[in-house]
Amino acid sequence: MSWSNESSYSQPIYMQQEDAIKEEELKTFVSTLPHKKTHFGPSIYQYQGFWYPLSILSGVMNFQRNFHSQSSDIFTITFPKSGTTWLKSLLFTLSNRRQFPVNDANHPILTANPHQLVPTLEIALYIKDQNPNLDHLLSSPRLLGSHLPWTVLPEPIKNSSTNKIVYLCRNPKDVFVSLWHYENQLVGPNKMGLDSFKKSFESFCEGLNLSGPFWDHILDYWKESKKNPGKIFFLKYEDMKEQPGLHLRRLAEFLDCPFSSDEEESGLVEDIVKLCSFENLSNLEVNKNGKVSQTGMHNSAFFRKGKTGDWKSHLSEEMILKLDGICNDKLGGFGIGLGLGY
Ligand code: PAP
Repeated sequence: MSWSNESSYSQPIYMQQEDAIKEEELKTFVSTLPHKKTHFGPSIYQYQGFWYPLSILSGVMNFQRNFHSQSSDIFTITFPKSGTTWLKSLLFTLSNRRQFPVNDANHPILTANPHQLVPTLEIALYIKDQNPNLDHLLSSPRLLGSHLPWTVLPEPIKNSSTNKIVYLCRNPKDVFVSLWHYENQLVGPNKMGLDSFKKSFESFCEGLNLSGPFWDHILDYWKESKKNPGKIFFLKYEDMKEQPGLHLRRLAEFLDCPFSSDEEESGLVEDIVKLCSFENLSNLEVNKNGKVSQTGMHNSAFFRKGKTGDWKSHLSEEMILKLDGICNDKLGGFGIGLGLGY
């Protein structure tokens, strides 16, 4: 893995369109898929019920076809903008705490963005390479990330009785607001157009986002976590914000690395929470000025406010009613409880 802050891409992966797919077989296949133009430029394609920018689709298919899991693999899975960066930092620090002591001045989290330490497989590795070498990962057991929906996930992961998945979700109104700000970063300051917020909102409500629709993504993992709680840990950003220590301890139990009484007494739980806090991560040099080498995104784009409820200062009454209505229709009755009023 390259640790440099230099990107090998002239523009972020999401924005690349031309020649995004090189293989002829894939090109022909992709041309048969339903697709739509996004309001900010690149088209997105519907594959197995979910939407992807063309530039990422080959990564999705390569990952799906070629990935071999190891029995101890741990996956962080999220719908984009649900707190992925935070989850990756927490799990990396938690599961590697013997190899990398938390208070070490050379802890990897201090000099590498969490997306470098825990790559999002279909985006960071499988786009460039049909069979990427994963030996370079610092984390042991392997810690790997994905935004893929359950149905699209490679079969070896779904079928494994030992792989573990931590799924983090977030209130969809905050997800949307975070996504819109991220789109602005992708396209460039002030280039989105005056009505972009409204257009972006309409797309979100139609499910037209990377790995969308949002509601199907969440619901499938919710159901799977109920069927197999030893394999899938379903976590909410809002709960994590409210009681980070409690949920970190639950995560440690789930990953079979519970905190010992010595660790508890030394304040390790609080130290991990602090190391991975928004305030700490967003102020690190690597996250202020670096780039994710595999995707070309500025690390700073993954740190905006890190709060719950920012939607209140962005969404109109009409938008709130619309999005809550959709989520209520799709998710109500399942007991997920994302602060949607049910
Ligand atoms: P990704 O799915 O594209 O990797 P992701 O990390 O989920 O992105 O989204 C970034 C969001 O997580 C931002 O939310 P905001 O726009 O509402 O502010 C970002 O601020 C938030 N975030 C990043 N790091 C942390 C953290 N350590 N604690 C809490 N929130 C965080």
